[in-house]
Amino acid sequence: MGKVLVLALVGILAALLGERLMEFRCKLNGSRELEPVELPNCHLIKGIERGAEDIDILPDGLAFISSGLKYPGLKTFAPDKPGEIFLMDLNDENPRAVELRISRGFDLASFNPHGISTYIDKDDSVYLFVVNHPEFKSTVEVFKFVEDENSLVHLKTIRHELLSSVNDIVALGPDHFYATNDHYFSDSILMYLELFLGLTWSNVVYYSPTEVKEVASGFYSVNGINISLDKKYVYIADLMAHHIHVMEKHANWSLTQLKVLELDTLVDNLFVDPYTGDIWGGCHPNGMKLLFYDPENLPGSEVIRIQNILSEKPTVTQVYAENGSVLQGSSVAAVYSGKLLIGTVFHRALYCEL
Ligand SMILES: [Ca+2]
Ligand SMILES: [Ca+2]
Repeated sequence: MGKVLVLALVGILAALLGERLMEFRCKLNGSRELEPVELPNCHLIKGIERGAEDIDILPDGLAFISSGLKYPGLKTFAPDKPGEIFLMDLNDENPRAVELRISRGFDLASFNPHGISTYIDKDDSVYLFVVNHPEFKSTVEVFKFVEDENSLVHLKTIRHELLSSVNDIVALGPDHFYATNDHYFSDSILMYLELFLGLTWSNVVYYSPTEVKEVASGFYSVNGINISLDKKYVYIADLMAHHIHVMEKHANWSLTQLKVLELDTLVDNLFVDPYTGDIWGGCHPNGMKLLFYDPENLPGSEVIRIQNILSEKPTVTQVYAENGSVLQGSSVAAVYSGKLLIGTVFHRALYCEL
């Protein structure tokens, strides 16, 4: 009798594990093969060799690029080099990526930049918010951009227990923002267990110096976040669910869901075109290839544009799709005046003329 019970238990466990594995593979879009969509006028950006995880572009065409992310479980081509922020002026005929100098006093050696967001204040000061992972912890660094000196002056480091596993942020003012926690756990083993078990413990947090609170929850793994041009709606990508959530923002900064857009790709960062309001997503067509990096079976890149997201039938256009021979693991796509920048988690970045 005892043996039958043991056998039954082993059978149940094996079945549960099998079901979890199938579900995990499905969430990672592990069976998807990519049909290429080419863009004719693109070239790799010189000097960016180890990621451009996030990009934000000011309405005047200055692009900020975060580079050198080290993230548990993901590939890196330079594990010992600290991260950098690059600047590109997209008004130039042949824009170059220039590394921004960072003011003294900031710990550059442990700089591990992830999601970024810019904010222009009433006096035209430009602030750059950067998610940082020194020693794989999460902080948000606030910098002031000094254009004449190509430099960033570090203003403050924000740490908070609710900002535990931050992926991206959207600045709402010089010292307040929304942030996505891509996992509940920050420990890398627990983090992957959380993903594998399909727990919906990922959330969005509002931060200000006087109030910090969870404003949305129940996600598999929220990643990119951005805000509509009229500042009424917040867009959130749930990478593992293949969803973009449109949230309504309220006076007390809480968020309620208006609609969900279902896609066939793992959406990473979101960029909102400051002129049209269109949403651009850098996507991972097949998350298995990203997570289990194999030089013989490279992770591809995909860019989508979403128009009229609030309408009954938003238009989703696949602008670019590539199997990884040019660009591996696209995480962001951002536009300015007919130019498109595509960044990646750990690989290179592409400049295209549309
Ligand atoms: Ca961002
Ligand atoms: Ca991201």
